[in-house]
Amino acid sequence: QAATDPVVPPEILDLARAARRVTVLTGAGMSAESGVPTFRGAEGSLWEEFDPIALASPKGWDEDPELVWAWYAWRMGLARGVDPNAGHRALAQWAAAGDAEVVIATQNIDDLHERAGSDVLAHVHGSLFAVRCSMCDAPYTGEVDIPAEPVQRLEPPLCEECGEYVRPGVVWFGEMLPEGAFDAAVDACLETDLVLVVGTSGIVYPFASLPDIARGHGVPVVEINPADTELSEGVDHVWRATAATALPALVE
Ligand code: BJW
Repeated sequence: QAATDPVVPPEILDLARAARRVTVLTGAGMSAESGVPTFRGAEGSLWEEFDPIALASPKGWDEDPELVWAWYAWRMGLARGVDPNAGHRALAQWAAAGDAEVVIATQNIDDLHERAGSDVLAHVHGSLFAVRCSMCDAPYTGEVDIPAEPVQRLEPPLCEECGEYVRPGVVWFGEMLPEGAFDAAVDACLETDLVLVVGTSGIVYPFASLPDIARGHGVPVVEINPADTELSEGVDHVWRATAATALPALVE
């Protein structure tokens, strides 16, 4: 399964050409070729000694908000400093061409789909840039200082309403998804001709249940991922390719 294939499998090309509506479910692998590390198996960062999943949790925040904030500040700087890749651009181009309606539901907290020109139906795990109070939930409108060099601790800004620390507007384990986001993604998986699942390990729920929900409704599901995932066995077609090679080839 190691080799990735930039040639569109004919059955996938047929599905894509015939679809009037396409729902694209994206995960961290979508942004990998932009230079944003994926969650599982990211190497070589300042944070290697930390478990990203432990940092992205209410417990991590309660134990050490300065550590967690420094990690998110680093990721905000990283996300701002990279560009959408050919895969993000291909999805925007597909929608702009007008032959099909392209609906995107993403787990990613970056804004690379939007910066490529796509409308995103749902950011089911929130947004890196929607900073809000950790106590009273008020949106934070002040400046967020991003250090030029990554640091391992950084004091979060204080809420303008109540004076407590602010936190990134993302969804940690055990937290509820943003209101309506998951329902919108479910609807998009039911009222569609094709679901493409791009760059997700399929480990995190409830997002990982979306491909099954689509298939249960008779919608064909295609996985685009260079590696085997938890979802691979349950989809109709698997295409072992990266987002930035597969999507342009599919949309061309
Ligand atoms: C490429 C590529 C290239 C590489 N091209 N591909 C049902 C069953 C069991 C457990 C649960 C359940 N329902 C809920 C749960 C609990 C929990 C959960 O899912 N646990 C599991 C781990 C078992 N879920 C939750 O807690 C969720 N909340 C919830 O359900 O609320 C209701 C509730 C409340 C209380 C109790 C119970 C229920 C919330 C989940 C929040 C996830 N948050 C994170 C952090 C977000 C903020 C941040 O970014 O810092 O979201 S965790 C992290 O994982 C992040 C990601 O969005 C998410 C998914 O990761 P993703 O995108 O799949 O990335 P990777 O790294 O895992 O995979 C990358 C893939 O890309 C790989 O496959 C590569 O091969 C591929 N790839 N290069 C294409 N170039």
